[in-house]
Amino acid sequence: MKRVLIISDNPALVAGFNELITQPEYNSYAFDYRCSKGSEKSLTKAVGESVSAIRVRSDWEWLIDNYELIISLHCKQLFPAGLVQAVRCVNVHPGLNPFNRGWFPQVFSILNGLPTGATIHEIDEELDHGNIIAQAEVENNVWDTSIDIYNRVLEKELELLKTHLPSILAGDYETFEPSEEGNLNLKKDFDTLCELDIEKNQSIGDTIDLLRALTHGDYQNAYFIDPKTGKKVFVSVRLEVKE
Ligand code: 0FX
Repeated sequence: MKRVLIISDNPALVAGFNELITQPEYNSYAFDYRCSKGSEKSLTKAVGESVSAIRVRSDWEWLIDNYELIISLHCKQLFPAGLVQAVRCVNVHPGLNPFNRGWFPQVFSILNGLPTGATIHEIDEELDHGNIIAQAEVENNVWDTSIDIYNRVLEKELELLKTHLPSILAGDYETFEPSEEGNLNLKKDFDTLCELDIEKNQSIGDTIDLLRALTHGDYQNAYFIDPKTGKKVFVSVRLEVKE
């Protein structure tokens, strides 16, 4: 039986994946789950069995000895070059590579107008950069907040997995190179966006875009500091479309 390692820090995606592999076509594979430190509880709940943490940077030689295929379902760790050169590593990414690679792609798509979606690609030494196995764009409307687009992306990732997982497991798929290098956003870019400059002059349209990019359910993202009291005030936006 072929053993496949799934490394993830995203309970929603893992729950969907775990459901998918109950199909009989996956009976000849054994799937092991691991996560990053701090995600053990939520991943254990999502999978329904104990999921322990692994430090990819220090345990990569053990991974090479034990697996021929590793699938990252939003794993927060960078895979070292030695690992990706020795073992086939596939990443499921919540963005439309090469546009807005890296952190929270839909947030940046709202702001820079680049398309967003889901991509399954082989992992190389750079972030969200390897050859593409499958990808699909999702809708991005002017009334969407981050969570609206993100939920579509999650759904699309599972759809792509449903179609392409058999060939990913068998290793008999074709890939294509991303059309360009694209652009990369890091966590610090997101953190910078969250700090609102209340003195800044900008159009109402740009302000709405900034706030809807930073509105994601209950997350407290955008904030300003009240100059009078020094208090931190969190801001989100609600948009409703008249049907
Ligand atoms: O797992 P994930 O959806 O994805 C992130 C990166 O975007 C992705 O490029 C990377 N490959 C993966 C390992 O990590 O991230 P999340 O579950 O932490 O967040 C999901 C969404 O929630 C995010 O797109 C925006 C929103 N969010 C999340 C946090 C933690 C916020 O709006 N504020 C937050 O503080």
